[in-house]
Amino acid sequence: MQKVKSSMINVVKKIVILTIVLFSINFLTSISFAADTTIEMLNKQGKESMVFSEKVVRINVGDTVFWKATNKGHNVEFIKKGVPEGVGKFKSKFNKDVEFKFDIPGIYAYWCTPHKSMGMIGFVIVGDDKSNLNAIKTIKYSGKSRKLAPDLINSL
Ligand SMILES: [Cu+2]
Repeated sequence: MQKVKSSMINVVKKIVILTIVLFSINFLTSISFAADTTIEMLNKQGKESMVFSEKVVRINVGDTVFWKATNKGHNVEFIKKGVPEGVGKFKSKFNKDVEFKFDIPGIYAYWCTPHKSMGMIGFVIVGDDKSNLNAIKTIKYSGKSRKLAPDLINSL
């Protein structure tokens, strides 16, 4: 009888350990899904000049985007009325790596201040929320960005 009892206890122990292991795996996997995104600020990428390495990125609420100043002379500036309500001004310094943590869902449109008419524009979609798409469509782009923007906005 004593033997049966102790083997039962062993089975329960194994189940408890297995459950803990499975939960840990689940937890670690969910962390790796929240991977943060890095975008490079470049003078050249393929045939394009003055460009963010990724023009459209999709992230979860609370994720951080890092913009790396791989080449000099660039920055990141959120476009007025191109961000969800409640988001403040954001304009980074030239030649500096910069990061932003996106806590408010929606579409964020940004450009590099000196190259905003040369096609150096980008979009971040946070939490798959496109509720401010109409506002994004009213942004006035100029030069090369004006040609690029409609296709990018349609791809959001
Ligand atoms: Cu630039």
